[in-house]
Amino acid sequence: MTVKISQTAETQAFFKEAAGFANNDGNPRIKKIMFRVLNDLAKLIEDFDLTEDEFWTFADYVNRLGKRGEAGLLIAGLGIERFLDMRQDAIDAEIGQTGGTPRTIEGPLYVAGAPVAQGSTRMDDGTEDNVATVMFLEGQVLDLDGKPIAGATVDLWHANTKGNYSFFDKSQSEYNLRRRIITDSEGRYQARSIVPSGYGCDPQGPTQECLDLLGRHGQRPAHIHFFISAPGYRHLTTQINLAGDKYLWDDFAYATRDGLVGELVFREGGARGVSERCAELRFDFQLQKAADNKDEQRSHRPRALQVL
Ligand code: MBD
Ligand code: FE
Repeated sequence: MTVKISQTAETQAFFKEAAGFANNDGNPRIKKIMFRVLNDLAKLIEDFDLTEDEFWTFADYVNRLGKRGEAGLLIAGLGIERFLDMRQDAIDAEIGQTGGTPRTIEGPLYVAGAPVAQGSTRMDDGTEDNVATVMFLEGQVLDLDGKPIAGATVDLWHANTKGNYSFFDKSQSEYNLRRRIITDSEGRYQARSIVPSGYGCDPQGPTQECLDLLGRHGQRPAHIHFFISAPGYRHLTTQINLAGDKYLWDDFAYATRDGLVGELVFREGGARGVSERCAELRFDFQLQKAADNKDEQRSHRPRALQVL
């Protein structure tokens, strides 16, 4: 079918009305964006000759995606969250705000308000003592000259041995594997935790349903998420992705980057008071200087348990 009506004067006037151009209320920026969305959607319907059934399948999909709380997951899986980083990297390069540890995506599973510890802490609640490998994670937060930043906040979170995150997985205790660690006078943070497993999308969920149609898996390599912040420095959202994982460079969310690969060093005979086989991971972070106050803060993306 080659009938195209979306760009006629009549249809354009209709979309302008629908986008609120005929009134003086609402938000002018949203009106302009919505007009564009209506136009792009109409062109898509025409160009692909979408059937009614296809269109309403999509509407139902959006409902199911929201009901399962998977919007953030789909955005990561379609590479859109990665694209936002690519764009910010390009902007940074343009203005010469470069150097330090690369950023990578936050993902949809952060929970605000994790317990705060000074210098060092244990992150796991011990429920996986029989199945998990103990992981000693440590490093320093440094400036671009390699000078330690004392009093930086290392806000970190990771999955358990099943690849699940506390809060979203109600079988785990509150804030299991989530902590905020304040660096000591040498900029050092230390955590005793467990080696995480990679995350996999719910095979029954709407995100995996979409990925199936694209012929793609929904797996991430084992990884640890970080927000690093300190007064006067630029907020950093990043991750360590673990070397040796089958999905290290085949991440459905495209978060692995050069400079963000961590190498577990296994201690076969135990270490640091642990008698069984355990792992050590050392990772330092380098922060850029903040250009202004806003630069010191993370995005205002709505997150779980966001309280004042
Ligand atoms: C994760 O743990 C994650 O980090 C991302 C980006 C998407 C889904 C699950
Ligand atoms: Fe994750």
